[in-house]
Amino acid sequence: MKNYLGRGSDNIRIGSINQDGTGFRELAKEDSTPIYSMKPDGTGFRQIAGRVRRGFYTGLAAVAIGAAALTGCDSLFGPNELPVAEATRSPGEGYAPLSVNFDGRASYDPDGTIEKYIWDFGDGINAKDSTSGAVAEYTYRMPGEYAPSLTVVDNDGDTGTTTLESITAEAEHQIAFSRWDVITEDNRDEHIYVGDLTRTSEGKYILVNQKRLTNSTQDTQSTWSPDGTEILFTSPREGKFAIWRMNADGSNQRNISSHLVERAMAADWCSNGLIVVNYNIGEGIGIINPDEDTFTSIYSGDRVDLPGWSPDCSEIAYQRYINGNWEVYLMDANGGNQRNFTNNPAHDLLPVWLPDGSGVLFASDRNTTGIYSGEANLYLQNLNGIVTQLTDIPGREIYPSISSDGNSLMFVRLRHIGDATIPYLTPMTSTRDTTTWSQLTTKESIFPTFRPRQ
Ligand SMILES: [Ca+2]
Ligand SMILES: [Ca+2]
Ligand SMILES: [Ca+2]
Repeated sequence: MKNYLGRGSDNIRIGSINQDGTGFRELAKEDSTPIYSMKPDGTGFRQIAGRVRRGFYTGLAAVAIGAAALTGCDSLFGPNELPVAEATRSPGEGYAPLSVNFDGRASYDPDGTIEKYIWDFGDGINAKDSTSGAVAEYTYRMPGEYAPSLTVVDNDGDTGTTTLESITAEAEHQIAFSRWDVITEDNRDEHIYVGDLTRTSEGKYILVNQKRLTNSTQDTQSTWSPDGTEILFTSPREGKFAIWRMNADGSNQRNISSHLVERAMAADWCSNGLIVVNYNIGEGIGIINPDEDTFTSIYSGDRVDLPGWSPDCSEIAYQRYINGNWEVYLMDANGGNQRNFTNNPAHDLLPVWLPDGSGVLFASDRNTTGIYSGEANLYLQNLNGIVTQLTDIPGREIYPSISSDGNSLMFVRLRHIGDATIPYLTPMTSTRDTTTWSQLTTKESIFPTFRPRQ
C-alpha cells in the first residue's frame, strides 16, 4: 500500500488508497493548506510545509491538492525508496558441522525503517522466513558450498536482497568404500562409492553425500591415490580380475593391469608413484609403475594377499598363509628381507600401516573362538613388537583404515556370520569404548578407506 493524497471539498484529507483509486482510508485531516507527512499507518504526523525534500514539492503539491484528484498525488510523498540489505558471515569455511554467524545490522532504509530480516542460508533445508532478526546463527551439517542471502523488508513492505560471500563447509573425512547394492544367494552386486563424513547433533559421525562411481558388478577394494584425486579398485568387468583406475569423481575408468600382469587385485599406491598389487589371485606380489607402464614381480609362489606400502614406500606389509594360519609379514620394497611381523597360531591378517610408519594394524582371532566362527578383533603392533588390542567386542572387526592424522580408525563390523558388514569409526584414543563408536551407515559395505589429506 502506498500513500496517496485525497481531496475533500474544503480541506485536505490524507489517506491511503489502492493503486486503482479504490479503498480510500483516511489517516488525517487538516483544514488548511500546509503539507504534512506521516507514516503509512498514520502515525508520526508532522507538518512539513515549506520544507523541500526529495519527493516533496510543496508548491506543486498545493496546486495538486487544490485542483486535482488522485492522479499525480503520488509525487507529494514520492515513490518509496527501497531498503538496502548488507550482511556479512563468519567464518566462511571450516569442517562440517560448521556454525556460522550472520550479521545484517548494516542494512538500512533511506526513507524509513527495516521491519524484517529474512535469512536464506542457501542449503535448501532452511527456507526463507525460517528465521528473522538482524543477526542469526546457523549450523551447516552437510558438507558443501553455500550462497546465503539476506532479504530486508521496509515499513512499506518493499524488499532489498543481497547475496553474501559463499560458505564452504568441508568434509572432515571423505571415504571410498565398496557397497553391496544387490545381494542374492548367488550374486553380490558390489560397486565403488565415495561419501563424506559429518557429525550429528550428538557428535556421532555419519556418512552423507554418498555417490556411486562404478556400475559393473563386483567392483571392490577401492583405494586412493596419494594425493586423493584418483581411486584404484579391483574389477573383473573384462572377464578377469584387474586393477582399474579412475578420477575421484568416477570419470575416466580404465584397466591399468591386464596388459601387464594376470589377475591383479588389492592395489596400494605409494607417494613415490608405485602401485603394489597382488597377482595371480594370491600367488604373488608385484609392483606396477603406472607412469612407465611396467610391472615387476617381487614375490611369488605362496598364498599371499593385501600388500600395503609403509608411508615412506620403503617396506611392504602383506598377509601370508603359512603353517595353517595367516600371518602378517613385512618385506623391503624390492621383495627382499621377508620376515614375520606376527607369529601366532591364530589368523593375523588385513595389515594397514600407521600413518607415521611406527606400527601396523591388523585383525586377529587370537583369544577368541576363531575368525571362521565369526570372531576377530583389531590389534596394533608397533615395529618394536609391542601389541595393543584395539577392539574387544563379540563379532568381527575387520578391514581397518586409519585417517592421515592418525586420530580416527574406520573398520567394518560383522556381528554374526551371515550378517551385514557395517562400517564404523572410532577415535584411536578410545577404540575399546564402543560408546564412542559411530555407525556410519546401515548399508552393507566393505573396504572403507579414508581419502588421504596432504
Ligand atoms: Ca523505504
Ligand atoms: Ca597367525
Ligand atoms: Ca570382535
